Amino acid sequence: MARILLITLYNEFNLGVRQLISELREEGHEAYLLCLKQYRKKDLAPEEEWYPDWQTELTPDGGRRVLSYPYPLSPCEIQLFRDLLHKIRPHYVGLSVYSAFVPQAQQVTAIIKETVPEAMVGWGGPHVTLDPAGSAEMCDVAFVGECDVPMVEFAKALDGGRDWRETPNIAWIEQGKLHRQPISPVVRDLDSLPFTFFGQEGAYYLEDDELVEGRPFPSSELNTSFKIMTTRGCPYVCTFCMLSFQKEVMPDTTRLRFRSIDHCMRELEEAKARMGHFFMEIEDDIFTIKPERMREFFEQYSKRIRMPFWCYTHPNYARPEMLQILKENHVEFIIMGIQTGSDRIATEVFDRRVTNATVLKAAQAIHESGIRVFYDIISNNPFETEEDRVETFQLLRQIPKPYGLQMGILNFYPGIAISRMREERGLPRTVDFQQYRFWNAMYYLASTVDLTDAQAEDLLRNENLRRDPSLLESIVSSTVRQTRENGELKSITSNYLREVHRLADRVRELESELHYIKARRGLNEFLWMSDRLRRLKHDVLGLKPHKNGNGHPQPNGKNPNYRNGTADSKGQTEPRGNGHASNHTNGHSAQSPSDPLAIPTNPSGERLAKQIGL
Ligand code: B12
Ligand code: SF4
Repeated sequence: MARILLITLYNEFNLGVRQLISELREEGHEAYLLCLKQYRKKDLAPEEEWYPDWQTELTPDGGRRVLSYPYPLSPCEIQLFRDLLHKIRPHYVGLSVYSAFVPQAQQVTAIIKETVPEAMVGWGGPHVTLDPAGSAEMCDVAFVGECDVPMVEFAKALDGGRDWRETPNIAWIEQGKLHRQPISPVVRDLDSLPFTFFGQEGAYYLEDDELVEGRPFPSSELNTSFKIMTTRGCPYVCTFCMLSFQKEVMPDTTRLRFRSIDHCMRELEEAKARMGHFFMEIEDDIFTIKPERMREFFEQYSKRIRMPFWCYTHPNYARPEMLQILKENHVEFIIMGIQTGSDRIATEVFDRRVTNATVLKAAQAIHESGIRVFYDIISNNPFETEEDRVETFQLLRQIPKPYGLQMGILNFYPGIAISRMREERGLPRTVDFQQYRFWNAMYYLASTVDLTDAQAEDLLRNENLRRDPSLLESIVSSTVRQTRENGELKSITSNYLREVHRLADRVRELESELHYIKARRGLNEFLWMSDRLRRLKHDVLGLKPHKNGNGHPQPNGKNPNYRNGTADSKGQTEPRGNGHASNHTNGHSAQSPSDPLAIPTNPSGERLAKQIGL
């Protein structure tokens, strides 16, 4: 069987790679996972070097935060990595490459080539799908698109000595020439795939000069969160998103495919058994797409899982009935992409198929639902004019508060529709970051403070603020912080309230159970006493031992109504399980009656009993 090591860079979650590990193992291959450094954010200093493919958040204080920062490998980490390669001696090492980490992927590839030159090195993942030719130049074999089937086929080829060049979806360079195999159809039936791999054996984590097997980085969200995708694909074609590119070159892969609800629940049950408690992150591009599916999902979820969760929604799909389902199931928060407040940018540049009117309608519905919400906005966009920026500012003013704003820089991944448009129009790849600080602060202000039209106009005309937005930034830093804290406080309060209600319901349930037990114990005591009395009558007055209700003694001398009770010292029994099962009198008396109130059968005893009033 093939020995394969798959590596994820700065992303211990990587669902794609974890999925491939399960698939390879299912086919009997030896598959190992290495999470090469953790997903970590970094706030950049003003003059710090910035790589345009990094996903970068624009913070209220005018700073830039890289969402997954490629901290360099230390010499010790490189050595630990080499040791692992020597230990595993893989036939093939696969790297999952995102556009942001191409330089790091190159460095890691070079280390592998030096350390285990006999191993083939392959790249796969979003960046390879966008740039197969460029990727093929940097490794032995590049895997394009969804590779659930191709990866296993490739492993089979390595194992069976078949020519790996026949594997679908691959690109490679031989004698200076690029070769490509056609893309195979994607897996339609997602239920046929095994669950994503989250096991411990053969899963390595390398960070902070330490390599550990089976134990994620202590500060990783992997310890507390569980990410799930219940669908693959998205019906939209936004030009800045990789899915739009995939739709152009491999339409099959972006067709929306759904896992069955039961398949998702079984995966979540496994997570529950492993983690106990977790925060579920539904990574579907749009989770709120089919209300009937959502209903079915939560019907099962509330019975089988019941963990806090969040999900994405979309302006065209944030309808009241869908929000209601989320609300009833206690969603912690939702995230919705707005991306721009300019209808022109939304249509001509982003191809969003969403207008401001739709955004406002969705935002109103979300506000009325009371669900905590974060809206995504793409800023620092070279396609924008002053008018587009003013429109975004005005839209953010109109959206009902409170809400959180997440603002990112527009990335231009290779080959993607928006990148081609930018080149055609001769626009720069990046904007003047300093100039945009004013606008970004204005957006944050509009999202947190109710401004009158006159105030908004004043701010828009204020040349001093444009020249130096630091005053604006210091104001919005505190308004945004307060909004966030209020949101968090509200979340905590509503979580506590929910917990209080849940506990109050449980107390009520327990009270009524106690009531029932007491009543039954009262009856039991009465029955026990009458049984004792009857025995006394038998001992003192010479009455015969009684039989059960139908006149036959029980074969094992046990009460037929006895189920799973445990006898206490008095012969009383306490309920096990839900406490409703046992309905017995005396758990261990060989002669205990099923109906202890039955009149004894001895005629003389009967007479006597009547005489003493029993
Ligand atoms: C869930 C998700 C996340 C999650 C989990 C990451 C993950 N990959 O699972 C989190 C939040 C951590 C995340 C982070 C980031 N993400 Co993200 N994410 C997604 C999302 C929504 C789904 C990915 C997914 O799980 N798909 C399902 C799995 C089965 O598919 P897959 O991952 O593509 O894997 C398949 C193939 O790519 C291939 N494959 C993948 N790796 C490999 C490796 C080898 C060797 C082989 C042979 C094949 C192969 O086979 C897999 C199985 O079919 C996509 C958008 C989308 N719908 O695809 C964006 C997306 C992948 N993310 C993107 C980005 C930019 C990021 C971040 C940089 C931004 C951020 N928020 O920090 C980071 C980067 C993290 C990192 N260091 O790598 C971009 C990537 C664009 C690009 N050109 O690089 C995407 C495409 C969204 C977009 N903007 O267009 N992301
Ligand atoms: S709706 Fe979201 S996932 Fe779908 S194409 Fe647009 S940005 Fe990509």
